[in-house]
This record gives sequence, structure tokens and C-alpha cells, in this order.
Amino acid sequence: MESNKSDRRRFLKQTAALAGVAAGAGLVAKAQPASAQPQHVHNEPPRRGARYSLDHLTHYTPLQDYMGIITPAPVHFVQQHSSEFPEIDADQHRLTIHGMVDRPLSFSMADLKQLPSVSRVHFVECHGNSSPQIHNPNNSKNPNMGLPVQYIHGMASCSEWSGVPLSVLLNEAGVHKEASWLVMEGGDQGKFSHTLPLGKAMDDCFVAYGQNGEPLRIEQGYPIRMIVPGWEGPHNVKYLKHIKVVDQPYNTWNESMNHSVSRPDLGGKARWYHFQWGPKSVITRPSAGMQMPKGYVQITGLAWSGAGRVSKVEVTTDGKTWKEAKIQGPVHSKAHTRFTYDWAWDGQEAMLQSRCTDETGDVQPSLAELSKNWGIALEDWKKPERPRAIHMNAIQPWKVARDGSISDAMFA
Ligand SMILES: Nc1nc2c(c(=O)[nH]1)N[C@H]1C(S)=C(S)[C@@H](COP(=O)(O)O)O[C@H]1N2
Ligand SMILES: [Mo]
Repeated sequence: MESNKSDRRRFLKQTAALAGVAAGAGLVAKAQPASAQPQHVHNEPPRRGARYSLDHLTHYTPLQDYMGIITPAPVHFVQQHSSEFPEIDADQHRLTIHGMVDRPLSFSMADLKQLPSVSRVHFVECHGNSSPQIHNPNNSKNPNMGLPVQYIHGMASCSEWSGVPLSVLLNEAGVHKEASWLVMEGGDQGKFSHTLPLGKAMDDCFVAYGQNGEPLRIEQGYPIRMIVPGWEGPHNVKYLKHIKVVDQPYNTWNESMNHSVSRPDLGGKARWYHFQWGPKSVITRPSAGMQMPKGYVQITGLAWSGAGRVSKVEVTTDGKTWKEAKIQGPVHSKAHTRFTYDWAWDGQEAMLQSRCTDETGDVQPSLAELSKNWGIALEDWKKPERPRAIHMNAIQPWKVARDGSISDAMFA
């Protein structure tokens, strides 16, 4: 840790750079020919009127294929807002904390690893996971979309993350009384940036350098990333380089262009700063694209909530009567929670759904309930141009046909 005059000058420069980012300047990514990255798919609808087109690198977690609650690191989903991953030399990497603080600080990796650490199990989920466009099997932009569950809900993963509580770093720097927000900036191509309220920062956020016992993968933000437990994916800034302490939200480019959704019922005003994921669950096996076996079948899936622990998961097989599923421990706060439900399929049509209740008593909404909350007419989901929706946590229905085939019945 160091703090001196030349550092201060550097911080002033960085402050100017951050202001530029806030105004949307300088974010032009290198475009790559599509053929150069065949396995990467763009996961979002075209942004009409957007001034920039940043390539995305997207990989989905095969939720249907693993057991328990920990996503193996090599198959953690990836959502990267640039056309390549930065290769950062950890020995040279510094995390700076500046802005409204008594002592601007610069931490090396060795500095960070010397501080008190925590290891906690938390999910990370993209704000765009499970969105209506992803459910569309006819989406020509992404041949993968539709099936199986991986390509609908697989922008969510869960790991044991290890690192330093952000409160420790902020207390070292001495946050000014008037400060209320942070701006975080990553060291990748587009300098991915996001704001964070100071209250959450001091509560349970941490700067992670470990993932499931090993250093972070490059795709996950090596050498460090922010973990903002239970909140939308983009808060978890990867390749974390700068934290500026400020007294207002900065509406960074990534937030305003990509993470706000206009509400038809509010004359186009946007729902913005929806931070915390609501209760959510999905049956991962058997699920769309699989074949239902006759007789005994163990239905299994994952449930989670940004508010805390999962307290109950219910399952219905007829779309009407709900029965309590078994929760398979361990149950961590703001983490994927495994549930199972013993069933026997009798060869008749069925509708499998799961519903999560969290420790605050919040219950996962049906599509009808969610639509009402968001001011979207239920019929609109059936139009070919589905409404744009992010932060999607509606109950997922899987339809079982008499021949045992299973399909996605979300918008049917
Ligand atoms: N530096 C940086 N941080 C970032 C992003 C990015 O593109 N660059 N993507 C954000 C988004 S939108 C999500 S959903 C999560 C995804 O984290 P993952 O790629 O480790 O799954 O990281 C967030 N942090
Ligand atoms: Mo995201």
C-alpha cells in the first residue's frame, strides 16, 4: 500500500478518465470477423439506435449436466463485453481506491492477499439470463438458443469465491462522510464500469482472487473481480482496476445503454437500478430437449435468491397442485440451492414447474404475476418481437408430451 503526491496526480488523471467513461466516450471495441469466433454467440437482441456495437463473448453453463451446487470453474458462464479477454500480469496489477477518501490507495496482489480474507459460496447471474429472446428457438442470431436448459438459464453459475472484504479496503482508505456511491472500473478493452451504492459495498461485497480453491480463471476476471452477492451480474466487475468513491450514481455506459429497460406503461421511462435478484428456480433435469423416462424419475433443479437463503421449493407436475421438494444441503445465502422431487411418470401429458420462496418470504412469480409488476400485457409475450425483459425470474414451465418429449412452455 502506498500513498504519496505522485499517486495523487495519477488519481486526478484517472478521475478525468472515469468522467470520460461516464459520458460514454472512448468505448470503441475492435470488431472481429464472425468466423474468427464460431463458438461465441451474441446473447442479446439488436440494440436499435445504439451508437456502439461491442462484441460479446458468451458461454453458457450446462446446468443440466452437473450435480450439487458448485459450478465447475471451466464451465462457469461467461459474459464479456469485448472481443477478447485481457491478459493481465498479476505481478504488475494494481487496484486503486480514490475519490472521496482520506488516503487514496493502490494495492498490489501481494497487498490484497495479506489482508483478512473470506470464502463464500454465491451465484453470479447475468441480468439478461432467461430473457424472452433467449427462449426463442427460431432466433437466427443464435442457433443455440432454446434448448436445452443451458441456453435458456445458463447465464447463472455458483462458486466458492475467496477474497478481501471491500469494507476492509474502504476503511483503510477512509471514506468521506458525504460519500454514497462507488464507480468500479475493469482493466479490459471497454473499461467495463459499474456503480454500486456504498451501503451494499460496506455490507457483504468482496474483492475476489479465488474461485473454487484456485485463482480466478481469465474468463472470470483474473487476477481480481468484485463479488456483489445476490445482485445482477454486471455489478461483479472483472479485471478490477479502479474504485472511485463518489456522492452520486454515475450511470455508466454499460448501465445506461445495456441494463435499462423502458416500460411501455410508463411512456418509455426505464426501470433502472434494479439491483437484487428475486427468488428464482429452474428444474434442470429432466428439462427441455430430454426424454422423460416411464416410471420413477428424480426431478432435480436449482433455486436461489438475491435476498438470502432459499427457505422452500415447491414442484408441480400438473401445473396446478404444488408439493414441497426436498432441499439438499448445504444451503448458503445468495447461492444456488439444490432441490429434488421424487416422481413417477405415468405416460400422460404433464407440466413441470418449480417455485422458490426465500427467507424473507418472497415467492417466485408466475409469468402472469411478473408481467403485471412490469406493466407488460401477457399477450405481448406471444408476439414474434417479444418485449425486452431483463432481470427475469418467472417460474419456468416444462411441458411433457405423451411421447416423453419435453419442451419449453414459457411463452406458449
Ligand atoms: N470487466 C468486466 N467486468 C464484467 C463484464 C465485462 O464485460 N467486463 N461483464 C459483466 C456482466 S454483464 C456479467 S453478467 C458478469 C459475468 O461474469 P462472468 O463472465 O464471470 O460469468 O460480469 C460482469 N463484469
Ligand atoms: Mo450480464
